[in-house]
Amino acid sequence: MENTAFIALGSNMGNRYDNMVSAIKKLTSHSKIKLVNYSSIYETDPVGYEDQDLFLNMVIEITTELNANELLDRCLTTEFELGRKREIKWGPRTIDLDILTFNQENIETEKLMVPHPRMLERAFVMIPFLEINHDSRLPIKDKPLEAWLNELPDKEGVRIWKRKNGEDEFVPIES
Ligand code: PH2
Ligand code: MG
Ligand code: MG
Repeated sequence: MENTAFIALGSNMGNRYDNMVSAIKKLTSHSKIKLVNYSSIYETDPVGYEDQDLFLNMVIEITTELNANELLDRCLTTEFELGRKREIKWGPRTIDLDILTFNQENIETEKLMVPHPRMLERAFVMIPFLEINHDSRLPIKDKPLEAWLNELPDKEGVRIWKRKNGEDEFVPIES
C-alpha cells in the first residue's frame, strides 16, 4: 500500500544546507520512499532551548510502501549516518527528521506519536508544512490549519532563506 507522509527537517550545526540536502538524498535513496514535494527553506530562531545557533527548517512530502515504524527507523538511521549525536534535549543537531503526519492516521506508540505532538505550536514546522499542504486538516484538529497558523506566536522567528521556485532555485534531488 502506498502511504503519504510529511517529514520536518531541521539543522543548526555544520553546513546546514548540505545536511538537509544529504538527508533528503539518503532518506529517499530507499527503493520504497519517493520524494513528492518539498517546501522552501526557512531560517528560524531556536525554540525551546534558545542558547544555540539559528536553524534551517523545511518540510518534505513523500510516498512510501514502508509502514510508519519502518519509516521512523529509516529517519533515525539517516540522522545517525549524518553524524547526529543525541545530547541536550532540543539542543544543537546536524539533522533532525520528524515524521509529522502519516496518511490521516493517529499513531501513539512508545517510539512514535503521529501527528507530531508539538507541530501545531511550532511556526518553524507549520509555515513550511502549510506551504506545501495548503488546505490540510489533521485528524486531531477540525479547523483549517491556515486559521490555526494565524494565531501562532513566533512567526517572525521564521524567515524565508531559500525560496522554492525562486531565483536561487534549489533541487534537493535530481530525478
Ligand atoms: N527543533 C527542536 C527545538 N527547537 N527550534 C527551531 N527553530 N527549529 C528546530 O528544528 C527546533 C527548534 C527540537 O527538535
Ligand atoms: Mg524535532
Ligand atoms: Mg526528532
